[in-house]
Amino acid sequence: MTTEETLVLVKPDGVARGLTGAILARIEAKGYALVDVRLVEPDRARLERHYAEHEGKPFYEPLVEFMMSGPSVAIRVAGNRVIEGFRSLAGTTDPTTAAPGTIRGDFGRDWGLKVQQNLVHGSDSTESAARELDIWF
Ligand code: DAT
Ligand code: MG
Repeated sequence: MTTEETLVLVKPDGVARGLTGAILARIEAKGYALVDVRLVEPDRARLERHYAEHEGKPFYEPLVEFMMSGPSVAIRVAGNRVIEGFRSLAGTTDPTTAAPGTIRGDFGRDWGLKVQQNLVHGSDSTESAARELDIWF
């Protein structure tokens, strides 16, 4: 069996709204393993590394500011095909239209702000997962 790992973040909106437990429960209910969990208050440098692919986009600065607005919970999650599996659990980026049943679809919506506050991050490829796990752990 090929086991892979991904980085999940419960973003500041998820932590502030008390949804960390509900999000962890969904990951566990799906059958993935929690390998490591930590509360992190990231500085700008860490976030600039994490979101380097988005530098220069209109939502980049609001995104970095939002991610500095409070702690996130970083989770190292393991399982067969967990990278695509967690992306599927999370739902699409825009929480207004993310499918019901997903984390973003069930708990998120558009708050009329400059950035999508969509509760979670999940790595999108094996390369991203390796890079991002190194940034947060
Ligand atoms: P995802 O988090 O689904 O992988 P992404 O990597 O394209 O999405 O973008 C990173 C984050 O930036 C995303 O979770 C929320 C924010 N974001 C993305 N596109 C946006 C947009 N068009 N307007 C506002 N915020 C956006
Ligand atoms: Mg992404």
